[in-house]
Amino acid sequence: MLSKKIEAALNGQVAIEAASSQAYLAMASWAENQGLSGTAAFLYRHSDEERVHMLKLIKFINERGGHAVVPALKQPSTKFRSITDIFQSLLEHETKVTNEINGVVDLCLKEKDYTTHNFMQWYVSEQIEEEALARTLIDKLNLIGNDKGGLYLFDRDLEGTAGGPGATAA
Ligand code: OFO
Repeated sequence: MLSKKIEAALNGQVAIEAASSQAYLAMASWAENQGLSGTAAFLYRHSDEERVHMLKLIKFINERGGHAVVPALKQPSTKFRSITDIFQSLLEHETKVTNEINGVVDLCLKEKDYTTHNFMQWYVSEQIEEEALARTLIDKLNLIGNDKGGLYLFDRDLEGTAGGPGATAA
């Protein structure tokens, strides 16, 4: 059985994963409008993965005797200056998500809820992957600079990026 504190923290995380899904959906739509079809495909996939992260939490909360609450969604940013701006925002967002996840893990230890602590380890690993991927993509974009041919290849590579972060989500 979840304590009220842990239940509230997990519900907070449900809202964060939902917001991530929504943010990446907005980025995907922007990229699609710019003709960056590979980047759009990658971001649509990423948005779906965040929804899976949210569902995984919802199921866990309910299985452990809590009540998973489906949150309201705020409008995410819909305008971006460039593709680099997108991936910088994504990294910034993921860094915040990592801090939130660490907060939940910390609370699990304080509350001696080792089951939830164990469950949250999947999210801890996922954040390492997501942050690393965002950093790699930003490094590549910095190398490319204003080279349109480079950008074309970058976009094409993203189209083919199988899975991406969270591909192993249950
Ligand atoms: Fe759910 O991993 Fe990103 O936010």
